[in-house]
Amino acid sequence: PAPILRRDYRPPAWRVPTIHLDVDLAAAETRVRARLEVERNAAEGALGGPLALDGAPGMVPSSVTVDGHVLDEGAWRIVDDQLLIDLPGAAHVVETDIAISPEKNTQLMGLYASGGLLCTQCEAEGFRRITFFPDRPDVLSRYTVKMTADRTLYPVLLANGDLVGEGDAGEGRHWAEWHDPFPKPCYLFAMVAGDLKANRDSFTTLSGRAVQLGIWVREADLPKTDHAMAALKASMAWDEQVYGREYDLGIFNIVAVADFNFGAMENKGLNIFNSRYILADPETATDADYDAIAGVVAHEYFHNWSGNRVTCRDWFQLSLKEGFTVFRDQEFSADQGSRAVKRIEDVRVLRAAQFPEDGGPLAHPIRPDSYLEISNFYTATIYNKGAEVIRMMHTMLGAEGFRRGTDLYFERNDGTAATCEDFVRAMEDANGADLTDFRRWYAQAGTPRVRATLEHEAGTATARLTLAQTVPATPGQPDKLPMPLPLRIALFGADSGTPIVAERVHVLGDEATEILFEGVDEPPVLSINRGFSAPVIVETNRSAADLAFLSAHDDDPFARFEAMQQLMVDTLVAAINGGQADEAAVVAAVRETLTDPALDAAFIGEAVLLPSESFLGDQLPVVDPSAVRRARDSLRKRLGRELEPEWRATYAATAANRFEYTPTAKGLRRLHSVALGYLDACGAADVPALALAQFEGADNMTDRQGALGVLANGLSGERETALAAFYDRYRNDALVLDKWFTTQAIAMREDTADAVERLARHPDFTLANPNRMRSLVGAFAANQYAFHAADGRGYRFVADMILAADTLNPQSAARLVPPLGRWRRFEPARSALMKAQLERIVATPGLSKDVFEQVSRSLA
Ligand code: BAL
Ligand code: ZN
Repeated sequence: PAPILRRDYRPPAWRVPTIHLDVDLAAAETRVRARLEVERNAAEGALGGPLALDGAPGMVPSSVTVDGHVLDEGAWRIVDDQLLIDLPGAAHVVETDIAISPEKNTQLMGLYASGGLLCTQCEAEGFRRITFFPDRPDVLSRYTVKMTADRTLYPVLLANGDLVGEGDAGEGRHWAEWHDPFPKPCYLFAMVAGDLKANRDSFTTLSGRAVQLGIWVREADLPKTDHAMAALKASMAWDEQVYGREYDLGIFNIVAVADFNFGAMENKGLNIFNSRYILADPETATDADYDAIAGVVAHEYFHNWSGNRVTCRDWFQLSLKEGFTVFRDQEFSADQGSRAVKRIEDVRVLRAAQFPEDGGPLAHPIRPDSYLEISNFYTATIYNKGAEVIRMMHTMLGAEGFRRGTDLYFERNDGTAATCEDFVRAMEDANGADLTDFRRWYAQAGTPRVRATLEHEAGTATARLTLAQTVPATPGQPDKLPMPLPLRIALFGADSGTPIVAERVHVLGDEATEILFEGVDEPPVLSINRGFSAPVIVETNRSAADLAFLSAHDDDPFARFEAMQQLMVDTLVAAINGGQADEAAVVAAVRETLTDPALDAAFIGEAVLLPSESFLGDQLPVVDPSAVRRARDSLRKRLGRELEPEWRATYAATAANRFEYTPTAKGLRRLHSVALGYLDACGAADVPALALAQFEGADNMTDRQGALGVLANGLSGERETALAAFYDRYRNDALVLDKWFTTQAIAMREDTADAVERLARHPDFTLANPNRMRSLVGAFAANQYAFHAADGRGYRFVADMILAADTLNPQSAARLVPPLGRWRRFEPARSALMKAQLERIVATPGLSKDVFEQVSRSLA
């Protein structure tokens, strides 16, 4: 198939200002009658030709009508899944009629059945699977939707906008009509029918308008919706305070469904969520789940402005709404809890998911230039690196300047389909700034590397900081220009232990520069990229002593965390390479952090964790997962042994006896399980019993899962007791059962690959549910040591799963490809085995476009 190119963009030939849908819903067969008022687009550069309405393979209308006249079959044609109609005038009314089958829709795109519900997912190109329509984000329409369905099976009928009518349809059926006054692209269309109950609340906006809020779930799940509701109301207030953005309809509904490709979807006035991002109570959800729910509820709500009121001109602009909205949800979460811990978590995600993408065969700029299948571009680059790019503008322009920019952006582009360029231009115009070079962040892929060298001259009391950047070559982009990098920098005195040069932001715009600091009369220690102000890799000439010093004294919590991580990474990389590893320095630094009474538990829990095996692999030119495991395990055990009294004291001090969801209580739970993990590493004989007691006595899922995770890594009898008890207790709760699969898939044991193959044959395992598939296969592929079993069984297993999943749900199947796509990074034997599996996949007949694109790019 031919790729779609960004440079080929042209405005649509026809606009569709209004659409009426009349949908007769049933799981086996749903009838969709669409009435489109179409107008030829007079915009400069617009495409010409017939009206082209996108459809899906095999879709044929049972009738096509233009201006009330039924067309003969010869007057329309289907070419490449598009319905083409030659229209004589500049404005017409076009009607189509089609039957579709939601219960046969395993792709979960378009209208599908999930656990007795009928629901939709249209982003990016699902609407064309419901009816014929110009399925592109720059065609904005006002929607009126009449839904008719069986009253018993589907007592609740929801769509976007406001409910404008409802009634009886006879023969046990009923109808509801919804009208959305805001023009929107079809990817924001949504409909849900089912037996649902609502947690109802209301929110009064800044200007005094009342909004009815509803979170719709199965009746049994209603008690698990209060946290999401609180998060929704907090998000609505936050967007008013921080961005001046008010909600604009009288109704805001959320529906939770069990089978969903994304985390959630921001359909106008009717968000549809993967139930894992709505349902929570202490018995079934961890603190991380609670945090993720608040973050995703906020994310989807914020899209109402950054995505819906201002949408994207084309899918190459996806980061315009996603990068900006991720930045907004990150800041919301930072304001709700610990800003420092939130930043650490976000950087962990960036490094775990985006840096490898940026350094591998699937690297792409945050505004890509081409794609085969847009579903493959819902990536960590578009989302998380996109958010970092927005954050850098925030850093350079300051909070007030950034707000001036977003105000201008919303004012200029409200009701339109905009581009990344529109966003940057608004930032420039509102601030009199020049972001010409900064635009390279949108165009160039690859993670920049900064080499920072600090030299002190005692005689002249000066310190000279040399900064040099390189941007690596990526597929299709051999040569790069330097990127403007805002680096927060400070210097500390190694003798006095105090700041000697206060923090400043230096924007490194060139390949290299020098900064001179005067009045530096003691040896300085460099603190750089504080708060992770630029999404780059920094290499410095700091010694282990410098890093240990910063880990104890830096006044920026992120920089403190970072110094400890770097100290651990340097030590472990030295050990992996067979060199001198200063493990004692790590032990001392961890002891200091662990016993610092000024630090809160949440921060300590993050700071004392060793870098993951995958992150360590990313630091090596060629990865040998066995060597990484050996080195990390050795340091983990040494930390456990040498600090055993401290871990025991910490474990005892962080024990709670009653669940509370507060930042303090969360931090204590986090540190409690981290301490248990280190006690396990020290090999103390009482640890399995301690863990089982925590597992059995817990009044919340965080403590229970924390204990289960520690037991699952080991060989004790308590392990089997706990896994069996967990299964028995939660076998009917799909979201918790996912945790049971994941815990075993990420276990650090020699037999994990065997266990995962067995679990794939478990009666509760299915590839039809994206959450379940990810819980086992996705989690396993992220377990570096187990996935990279030397005999290649992990690769073969994941390839088998990709091929099997591709026949059901190509979008989900394609998401499993990147771990295999990293084959060039591994030692030769593993690399060859990985490549062989990719070759097997790509040679399979009937592969989806989704999987074909990911695999063929990985092999190129
Ligand atoms: N727009 C797709 C789901 C999300 O990013 O909110
Ligand atoms: Zn989003």
